[in-house]
Amino acid sequence: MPHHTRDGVVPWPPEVAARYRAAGYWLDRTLGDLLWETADARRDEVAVVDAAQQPATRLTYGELTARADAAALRLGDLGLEPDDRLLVQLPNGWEFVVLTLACFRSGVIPVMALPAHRRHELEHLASVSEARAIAVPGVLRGFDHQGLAHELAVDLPDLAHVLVLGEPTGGAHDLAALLAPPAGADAADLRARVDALDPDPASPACFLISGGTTGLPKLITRTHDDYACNVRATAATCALGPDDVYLGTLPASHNFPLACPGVLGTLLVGGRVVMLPSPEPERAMRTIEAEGVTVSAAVPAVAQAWVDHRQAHPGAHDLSTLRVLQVGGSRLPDAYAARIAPVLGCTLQQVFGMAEGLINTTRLDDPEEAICRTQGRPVHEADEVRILDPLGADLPDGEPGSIVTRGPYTPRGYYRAPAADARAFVDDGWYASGDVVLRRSDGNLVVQGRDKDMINRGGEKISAEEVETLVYAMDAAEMVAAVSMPDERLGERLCVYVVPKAGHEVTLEAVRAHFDASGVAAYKWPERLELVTALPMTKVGKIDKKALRERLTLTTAGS
Ligand code: OOB
Repeated sequence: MPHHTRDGVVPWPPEVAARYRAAGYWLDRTLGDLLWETADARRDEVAVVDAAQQPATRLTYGELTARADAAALRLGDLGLEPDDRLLVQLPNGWEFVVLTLACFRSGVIPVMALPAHRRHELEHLASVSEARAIAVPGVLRGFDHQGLAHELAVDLPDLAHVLVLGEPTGGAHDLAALLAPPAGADAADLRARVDALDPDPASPACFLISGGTTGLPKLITRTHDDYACNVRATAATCALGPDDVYLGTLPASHNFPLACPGVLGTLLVGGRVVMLPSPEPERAMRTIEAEGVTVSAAVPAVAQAWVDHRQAHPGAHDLSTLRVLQVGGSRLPDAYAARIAPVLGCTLQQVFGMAEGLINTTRLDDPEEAICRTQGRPVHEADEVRILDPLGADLPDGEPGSIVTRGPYTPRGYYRAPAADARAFVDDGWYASGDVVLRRSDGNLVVQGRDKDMINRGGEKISAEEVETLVYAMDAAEMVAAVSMPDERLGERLCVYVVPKAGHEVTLEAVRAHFDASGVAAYKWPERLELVTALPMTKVGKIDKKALRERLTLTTAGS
C-alpha cells in the first residue's frame, strides 16, 4: 500500500541514511516487526505485568501481540489510517503498552503526552500533530481527563475520536474494548491482516515531546529505524536480556522509560516489563521483591527517595534481584550517586539523554569513580559529539562548552518548527541541546550546567519563555523572568521575578490560580514569586538571569 507522508518531518540526508543502513545501524524493519519476532519465540512467557492492579494483570507475549494486532485493526475500523496521529495520555499500565504496540503495527503514530499535561499542552500537541484521536484515562487523580478530551474534540476539527479508559460518555469509545483480545472472526487471519499494513521503517513510529526552551513543547518524530537503533544500543549498555525484569515507574511516554532501554528495550530482548503508575518508594520496593525486578530507571529525586526509604527500612523488602538502577533526566549530585550502590545493592548507571536523540550512559563495569562522577558516554559507535566554545570552535578535553551531536538516532529537526530548528540545529544538522558539558580524557562526559533558558524540575523540563508568556497574559506585570531556584529534593524549582505594573498587585496565589485557569500542567506552576522594582540587565540589554539565580541562591542560603 502507498505510504502516506506529510510535510514536516525532517529527514536525514539520503547519503547519511544510506550509510546508517549499510552499516546495519538501521535495520530497515519496523519496531512492530522486530518486537513480533521476539514475541514469536516466547509466546507463553509473561511480557507485561501491570502491578497497579490487584491482582496484577499479566499478559504473555502471545496475548500482548494478539491484543495489539486486534487493536491495530480496530483503530482502522475507527477510520484511523497509517500516518494519522493519536494523542496518547495514559498512565503507566498494560493499556499503554498494548496501544503503543498497536500503533507501531498499524502505522498510526502515537503522540506521547504526559499524564500531567492539561488543556494548554494537549491542545497545542493535538493541533500541531493534527491528531485525529486522543486516548485518555477517565478520571485520574481527581482530574476529569475525559471531560477535557471532549472539550478539545469540540474545538479541534481534526480530533474526531475520544478513547477512554473507564466509563465512556458522550460518544467516546471504550479503550478496554479496543484493547481486548481478538474475538471469533477477528482471530483467524489477524496476524496476516496486520502484517499487510506494514509501515515504512523510515516513517515516524512516534512523536516525543521536547523539553523545550522556547514557548510550547516541540514534537520530535522518531522513526522506526532510528528508535530501534536507540533501543538496541541502550539495551546493550545495561546488558539487558530475556531474564531481565524491568520496572517502569516514570511516566512511560518519556523517552527514558519508554526506550532507553525501558519498556521497548525489555520487550525487544524478550524480558518482562512491570508497570507502576508512580515511583512511590514503598510500593516500588514491594514490587521489586514480588516480581523479581532486575532493572529500573529513576530521576535523581526518585533515586534519592528510594535510597532514603531503604535506609529507613533496611530489611523491609528483598531487593537482591535488582541489578541496575539507571538514573538520569537531571544532574545527579555526586554525593547522592555514591549512596546508591551501597544502599540499594545494585549498580548505578547514570544516563544523560534527551528526547531529541543522543543518549550517554556510564557502563556497568566502569570504575566506581566514573559511575559516581560522570554522566557517561554515547551509547552508539556512530554517535558524534563535539564540545564547542562560544565561537563554535572545538574545545579540548577537560574544558566545558556547549555540546552538539549527530547520529543514527538523533533526528535532524523538529516537526513543523523551522524557527526552533534554526536555533537548535546548527551547521550540518548538529543538534545543540543547550547543555554545558566537559569531556574527560576517559571519554566520559560531565554535565556542568546549561546555556538554555529552561528549568529542570526533578527531570520535568519547564520552558522559561512559556512561563513568562503566561504571566504576561495576566496583564499585571511590566516585566517577568522565570528562573530556577536550587532545591534539595528536586534539584531545581521554578521561581518568577515580577515587576508589577503601576497600580497592580501580583501574588503567588494569583499567579498559580491563573496558570490553573489557563489549563497548564501543575509542574509548571511557579513555586516562588519575587516582586522587584526592576530586573538586572546584561550589557546587550537582555534580562540577566544569571544574576537573578545568584540572588536566589544567596537568599535561599540565608533564609
Ligand atoms: C531526558 O530527556 P528530556 O528530553 O526530557 O531532557 C533532556 C535534557 C538534557 O538536554 C539535559 O539538559 C537534561 O535533560 N538531562 C540531564 C541529564 N539527563 C538529562 N542533565 C544532567 N544530567 C543528566 N544525567 O531527560 C532523558 C532522555 C533519555 C534518557 C534520560 C533522560
